[in-house]
Amino acid sequence: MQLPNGIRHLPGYLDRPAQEALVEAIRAVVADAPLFTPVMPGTGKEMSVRMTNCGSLGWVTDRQRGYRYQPTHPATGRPWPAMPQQLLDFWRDIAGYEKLPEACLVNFYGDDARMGLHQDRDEQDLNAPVLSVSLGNTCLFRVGGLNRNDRTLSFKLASGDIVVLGGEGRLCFHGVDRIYPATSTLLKNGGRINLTLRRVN
Ligand SMILES: O=C(O)CCC(=O)C(=O)O
Ligand SMILES: [Mn+2]
Repeated sequence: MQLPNGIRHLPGYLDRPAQEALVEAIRAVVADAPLFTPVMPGTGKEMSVRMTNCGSLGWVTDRQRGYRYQPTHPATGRPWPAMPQQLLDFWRDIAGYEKLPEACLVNFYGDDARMGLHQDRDEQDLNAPVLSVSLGNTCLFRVGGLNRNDRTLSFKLASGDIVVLGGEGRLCFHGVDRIYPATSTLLKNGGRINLTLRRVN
């Protein structure tokens, strides 16, 4: 399978102990910054994932103000919790980009959740790659080109895998078509967690 230029799939980058440690760190993040249900700008339609963030900035969306980054949680008004050190370490080892990520979006997918084809383009700094970590149940990930109608290809992301969208692939369309239930024992109640690290400014 030939991925578009700039897109890398690193299968099994995190071993099981590293995955377990990361889940613990994310549980602490969620305890401080509860998951919320994002809605589409304009329509107010709820997305099927639930999300929260850690780092100095978090990605949020609502009906009135749309997609954006902000330093505080939309419900609690508190600053986002700090980014766990493991994530900064992965960034240093993989991203090849001096500046550290400001935002880590935490997406929680129940076994019925999905994410439609989209580009990550709410960041000022498009030279930095986007780095995404998968934990829990396997998903079917789809990646296309720079135009929505470009041909796409699909592959599975398992717990511990990392995907990098960088260089020419930074703005490629991508999405999650489905979650495969009961494909991992990492999360006691099933589902999948995705952590997306981004440099914003
Ligand atoms: O869940 C994933 O693997 C992708 C998440 C994503 O593309 C995003 O949050 O922008
Ligand atoms: Mn994305």
